[in-house]
Amino acid sequence: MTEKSPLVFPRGFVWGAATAAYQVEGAAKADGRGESIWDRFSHTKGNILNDDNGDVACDHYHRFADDVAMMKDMGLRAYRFSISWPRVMPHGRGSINWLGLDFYDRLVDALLSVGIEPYATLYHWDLPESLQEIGGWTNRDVTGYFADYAAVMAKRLGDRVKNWMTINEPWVVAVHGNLLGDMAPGYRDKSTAIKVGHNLLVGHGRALETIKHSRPDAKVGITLSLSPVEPETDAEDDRRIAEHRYQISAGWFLNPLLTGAYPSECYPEFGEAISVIHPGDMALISRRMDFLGVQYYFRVVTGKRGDVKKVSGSKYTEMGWEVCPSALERLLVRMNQDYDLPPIFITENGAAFDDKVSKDGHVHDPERIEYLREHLHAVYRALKQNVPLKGYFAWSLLDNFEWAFGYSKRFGIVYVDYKTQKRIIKDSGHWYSRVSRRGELELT
Ligand code: GCO
Repeated sequence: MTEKSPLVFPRGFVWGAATAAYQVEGAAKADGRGESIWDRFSHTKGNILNDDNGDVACDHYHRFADDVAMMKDMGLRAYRFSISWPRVMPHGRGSINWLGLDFYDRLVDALLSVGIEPYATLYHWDLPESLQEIGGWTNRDVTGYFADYAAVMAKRLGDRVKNWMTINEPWVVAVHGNLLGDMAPGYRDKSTAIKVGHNLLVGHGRALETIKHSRPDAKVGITLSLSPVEPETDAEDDRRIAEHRYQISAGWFLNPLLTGAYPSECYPEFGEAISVIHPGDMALISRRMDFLGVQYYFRVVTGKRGDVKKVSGSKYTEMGWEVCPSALERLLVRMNQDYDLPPIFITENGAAFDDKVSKDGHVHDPERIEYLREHLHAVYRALKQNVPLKGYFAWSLLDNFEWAFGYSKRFGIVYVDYKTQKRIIKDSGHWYSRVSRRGELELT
């Protein structure tokens, strides 16, 4: 494939940046917001590095107007944010907190007033604690409460918000929250993780139906964290092991959503949890989405010797994640071969590096520029192979609360000084701003 720099992306390709409520909003107790499982988890000593929490974060709740003005100055066309369920419905069901709803009204109006398209995620992990107390996502009733919450949001914002994501990364919620336990609510039980994974998909299906019923012109999808799994060697056993791992991780969610059935490799993992699947669920889960959000950070390399921790010749980010843009291209091309894909957005892609404010007051982050350039190049190459890619959201707009790592990892294209809440657009933010304005990618 001969490519001439700059690479010109299709007209209408969406250029944005993403955040999530618990990671940026702060104002954890302001204006009637209820407690989430992440408030509870982060305030439990030992769960988060440096015992950080999201009480203040980037204070986006109070500073959103300036952040929106900054996005406008950066020439961003779209902003993916998440709505804090407990800010809108403090106990997850029943009463509505109108002040919480007002915040999202004002955020959406501010975005639209400067020509930035809002993309709203309904669930980015911050389940109301009251619902965790009745079993959380292991309790099928919660899928109904989630649909009710979706109805509230579609009614209030659906005249202006046309792009909705139901659940962010169900694999992370199921595995990190309920099997590995390093994320809220912090369980370590395989059967629980499988039930949570399935009910998240049921919740997605119910919310998609609810939103489409309330707002027929809405575009609704889900976002999945996806890592291609590649064999350490070409040996048959390495390839078989890698394929199996891909099916029980990526396929675990891609297949139900896009084909209406779990991969056969998943069933031996289910055990008694299979009872979580009710008649009609798979048809509900696989209701045609308007788009699919792909969130890519790294690949997995594995085989009979287990996972390869350090791939020789590869660079790694502050998270210890391999930088492998070509694997993003391979993932997207394979997905396009395996499924009848809806339009695809890269709804998260980015990296943490050891960013510092230099003496000149700027944040020089050449590694992040290279990371973003290489991954956008991979997106372009996938586009040229007819993958239906429609947009890209850098993770993240702002440095923010990186879950169990607290504030120790900086993913933003904008630096946040947490002591002063000052924002400094990093060199990568200025670079991305040029890409977004022009819709073109310089290869050098
Ligand atoms: C995720 C979440 C984000 C993370 C980001 C970096 O994909 O895990 O959506 O909230 O902060 O991915 O880990």
